[in-house]
Amino acid sequence: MIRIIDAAFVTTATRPDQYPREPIPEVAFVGRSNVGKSSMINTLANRNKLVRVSNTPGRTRTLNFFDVTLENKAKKRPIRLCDLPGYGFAKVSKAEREQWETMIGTYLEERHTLKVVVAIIDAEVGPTEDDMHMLDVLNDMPPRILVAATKIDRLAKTKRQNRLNSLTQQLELPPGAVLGFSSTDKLGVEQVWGTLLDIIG
Ligand SMILES: Nc1nc2c(ncn2[C@@H]2O[C@H](COP(=O)(O)OP(=O)(O)OP(=O)(O)O)[C@@H](O)[C@H]2O)c(=O)[nH]1
Ligand SMILES: [Mg+2]
Repeated sequence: MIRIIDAAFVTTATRPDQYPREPIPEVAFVGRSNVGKSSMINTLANRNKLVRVSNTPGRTRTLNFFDVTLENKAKKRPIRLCDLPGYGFAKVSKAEREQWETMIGTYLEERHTLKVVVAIIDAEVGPTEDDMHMLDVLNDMPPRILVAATKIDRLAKTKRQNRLNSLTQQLELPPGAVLGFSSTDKLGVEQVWGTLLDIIG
């Protein structure tokens, strides 16, 4: 049983000199704009309004860091979460897209405390071409990858397992590698935390 003891916003950053410096194991959340990254952080942190969520795609424009303290098997563990701006949002200029690529690319390459990237896909829609490209990029980097299929609440209960299996096949991952998640229905929270803690060690 994993319990959240504390969760707090730390800071916003666009460049490495603005990243928080404490050597806390970090987990970053990537995915298409509007896929549900910020919602997933709120759900994992068991807070409604830790991170801003909105219906307007492209809401998150900077790197946003949050500190969470977990209790697992009577042990307290600090973990830092980083919410990243989404990709694949049509209404951005070329300059904005290039800024995004630099900001995210620099973060993924230079963030030594980054242990895991949660690659979020939409259980109903994904994986899109952009998702596949992101996963290719992540595959060549040191952090481990956890693939989560969110908004699984939108699928009929009887279809969820089949959908997860076919997403796993499409992504050529081992069975069980794609975890189902829903922020609305709070599904998959224990599995995602369990996997994150296993990887972080
Ligand atoms: N049904 C359902 N809706 C969700 C879920 N998670 C998020 N949403 C909705 O999806 C929309 C986008 O959620 P966000 O968490 O802001 O998505 P984001 O990936 O952070 O978006 P950007 O910051 O724009 O990249 C909101 O309207 C949420 O309420 C979910 O698990 N199920
Ligand atoms: Mg967001």
